Amino acid sequence: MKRLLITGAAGALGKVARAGVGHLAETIRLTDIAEMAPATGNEEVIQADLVDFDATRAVVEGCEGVVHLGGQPTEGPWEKVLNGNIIGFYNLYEAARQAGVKRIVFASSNHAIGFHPREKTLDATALPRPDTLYGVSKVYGEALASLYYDKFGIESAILRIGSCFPEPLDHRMLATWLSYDDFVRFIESVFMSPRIGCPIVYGASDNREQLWDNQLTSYIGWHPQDSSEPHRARLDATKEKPGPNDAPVMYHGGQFAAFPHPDD
Ligand code: NAI
Ligand code: 15L
Repeated sequence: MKRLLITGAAGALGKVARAGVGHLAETIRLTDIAEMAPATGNEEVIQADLVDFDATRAVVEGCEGVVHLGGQPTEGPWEKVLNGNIIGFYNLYEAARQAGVKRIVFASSNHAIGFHPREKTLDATALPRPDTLYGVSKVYGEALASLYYDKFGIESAILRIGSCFPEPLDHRMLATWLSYDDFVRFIESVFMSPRIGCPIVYGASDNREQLWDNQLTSYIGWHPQDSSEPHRARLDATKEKPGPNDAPVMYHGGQFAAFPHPDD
């Protein structure tokens, strides 16, 4: 690729992507509404708000691929979800269409299917069942990505990320944890694959407990290599285990299923 854009580059996963995928394109363009570290090597840095279509259109110009991580990353006030994940998301995809972008990695979330019960293993055919307004915004994003593939031919790899942190933080994350290295491996697989279409992939590492089945999208060639298992003893020693009827173990989305309306 000549130029790859990373949105949300000032954020946690944006920094991980910035550090990990520099080799995928001649130029890596980084954007965020927040300030980012200055460009080094083959990087370009452009500060912009995704809610501003003209600014987003300028940021996307000249890019062949996008890793889209910018937006509201959790449940929050409707206005924030609306701006970051509905308006900002539309602007990014529409700017991508106008600029001729070919492929996008979209950081969707397990909260798009968060109200499914844990004892049901989900694959890419699972119906949406969001657990929050944030989850609803990810379902919308997945639908828009699908439309822009079917109608305009822009491929999107929709990654329903579980919990992407340096290490699992609680017992639920023993199943949902995605290591930073496996996240970077996913981006690499997507941009090295000859054809991806518009797949839904679940973003979890090679953990002993698995809530999700990626068999239907194995053609992408992504093989997570890390496991949460070495963290189990530490979590057992430091964290109270949730009971069988607690949200963290009842639902795919864990405690998000029990969150109140964010504007109450
Ligand atoms: P983060 O909050 O660290 O990064 C998000 C970035 O988006 C921030 O730097 C923020 O300034 C930027 N942003 C927000 N609104 C913007 C706007 N209007 N214009 C431009 N930039 C804007 O969150 P994190 O954890 O890095 O998440 C990245 C993406 O991955 C998010 O879309 C999140 O929903 C998704 N995700 C992350 C998971 C995780 O475990 N970290 C799990 C599931 C999904
Ligand atoms: C998400 O979608 C959030 O971005 C992240 O902060 C975690 O809460 C994650 O889901 C999770 O389910 O653990």
